[in-house]
Amino acid sequence: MGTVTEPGVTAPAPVAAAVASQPQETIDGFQMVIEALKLNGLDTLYGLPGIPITDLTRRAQAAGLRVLAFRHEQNAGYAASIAGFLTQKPGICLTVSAPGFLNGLNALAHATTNCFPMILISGSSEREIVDLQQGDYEEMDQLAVAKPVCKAAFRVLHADDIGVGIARAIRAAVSGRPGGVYLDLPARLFAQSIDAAAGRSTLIKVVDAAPKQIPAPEAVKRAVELLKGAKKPLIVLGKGAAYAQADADVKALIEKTGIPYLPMSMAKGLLPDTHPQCASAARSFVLPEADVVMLIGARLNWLLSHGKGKTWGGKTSKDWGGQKFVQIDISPQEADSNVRIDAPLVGDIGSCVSALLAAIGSGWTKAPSDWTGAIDERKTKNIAKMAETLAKDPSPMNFHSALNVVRDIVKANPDAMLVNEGANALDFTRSIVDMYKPRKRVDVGTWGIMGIGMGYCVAAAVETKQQVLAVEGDSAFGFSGMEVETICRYNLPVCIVVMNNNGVYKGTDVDPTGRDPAPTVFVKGARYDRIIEAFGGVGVNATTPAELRAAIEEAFRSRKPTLINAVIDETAGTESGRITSLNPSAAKKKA
Ligand code: ADP
Ligand code: TZD
Ligand code: MG
Repeated sequence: MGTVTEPGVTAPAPVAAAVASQPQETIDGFQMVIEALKLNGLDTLYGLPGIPITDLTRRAQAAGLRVLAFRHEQNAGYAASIAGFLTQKPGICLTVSAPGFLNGLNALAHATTNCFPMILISGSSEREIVDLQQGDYEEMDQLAVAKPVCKAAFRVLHADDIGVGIARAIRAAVSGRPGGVYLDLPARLFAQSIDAAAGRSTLIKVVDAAPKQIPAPEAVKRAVELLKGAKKPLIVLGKGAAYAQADADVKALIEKTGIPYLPMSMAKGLLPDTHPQCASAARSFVLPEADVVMLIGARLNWLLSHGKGKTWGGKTSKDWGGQKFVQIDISPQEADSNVRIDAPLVGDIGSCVSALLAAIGSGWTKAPSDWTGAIDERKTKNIAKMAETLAKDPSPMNFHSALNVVRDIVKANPDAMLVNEGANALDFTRSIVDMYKPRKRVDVGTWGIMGIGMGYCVAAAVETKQQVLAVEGDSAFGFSGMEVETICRYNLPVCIVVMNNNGVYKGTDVDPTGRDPAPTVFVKGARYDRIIEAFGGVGVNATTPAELRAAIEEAFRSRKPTLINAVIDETAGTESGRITSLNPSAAKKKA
């Protein structure tokens, strides 16, 4: 769009009071935004340039901020969202107006849904023209469009309000239940010049952006009483617990009480999955059997079957299983969303868990041994069964034999970040690959969204500086595949394994009319490894576990951007992975 005049450039700037004889030092909107971000430690931008924010990206880079430029805003947005999860600071995504904004909006909604702090900053067109709908370049009332899918939305019209705008966006993103915030910065704002000293004096360094929320003593007492009376207690750790970074206290609470625990997907590794109290391998036993369940940063949404139904021992799909719940959550509105919560504990997880530890003291009677013993028995059986399956070496490879390799590699490299999406490629990885450290596993989250892959890889590498390993379904990979160029451009230590089973769930569907490929299948025998070679990365085609192992090990050793096309038996997957029951045709069959 080189021939178009940047709207802001020609716009009249408000003239600050001129100082008599001396030339006045001024600061423009671009610089104010950069300084406001820097002042608050927001030093990384994930975005995609264009009018009106091109110069913002250039000048931010010149000012020392890290600017990661993507090939599609959605991926930049996902990167920002997971940066928020990993750092407890809002991840920043920067886009152009209307279409760029909309591309980023999916990620903003994703951040809000997952309780990740993120700020989507989008340039926007001339207010006067937008509001009269006169057809400006990339015209859209972005603030109105963003509002329903984010936690808060703000627009700044004057350069001397930039400090307040960014401070409000930060507070909204990280305080209470974290979420996505939209910040609308019209083109004209960037070109505004104001007196430098006066302008800088309006910038705000946010103090205590996410204040502690201490639980009420009576709520702590209620929770402790309920746990005390439990015969079959269970703790469920959710990604809120991972986000909270209260790792030592969470571990102490679990070990002191002796209560078995189940980690949700992104809480895996908060305590090592190999911990003796981890009940993952006996999930279908502990959920219906437990009598008191303490949720720590986990919602009773679809991922936990809404806390009722057969999963929880209820007679029908709607029946309550009889469990009593303690729910630790920062949102006072979360309790009772699906079933009755007998002891809501509202506060931040760090404060709640330390209050529980104090209340429990040293004389706590550990969880009854007939309960923990019964769990151990199931676990031992299931782990042995799994070991048998993993030891098989079928040809072609299946999910198990390929993931057995990933399992070993993660065990040997517990600091590596694991990114995971797909259906079977997701569900099998979650159950087969043990995690050993907190916040090392990032995946499709609350929506089960496809497309987070490469954006997450970029942010995971940039924010943690660790080696990243992505296990991607071939369909899942396609949503963000072009970002392998981004990964190569920034030379990030990312190793992508595409679990190539020729399609969505399986590669075996056919069009009954014989005209077209079935909607769930892709080009047979595709060579995804060749994509990364176009950008100077390392591509490997792996048809055996040995080849896969050698390729991942070499990627970890060299830290070069690598894409491994892992050829998986196209008949190996199941429809929808583990959530077959949510498919309407499955529901119809049942009825
Ligand atoms: P999962 O999908 O792992 O079960 P969810 O995303 O459903 O986890 O739940 C996360 C919960 O954690 C949300 O209800 C959110 O309000 C809560 N949460 C997030 N951060 C904190 C925190 N610092 N303290 C307390 N609760 C938190
Ligand atoms: N679009 C988006 C944004 N999110 C989704 N979850 C889907 C579509 C539907 N969907 C799934 O839920 S999993 C999946 C799709 C398209 C892809 C599964 O295929 P895959 O994995 O190749 O990634 P497997 O290993 O073949 O099962
Ligand atoms: Mg597939």
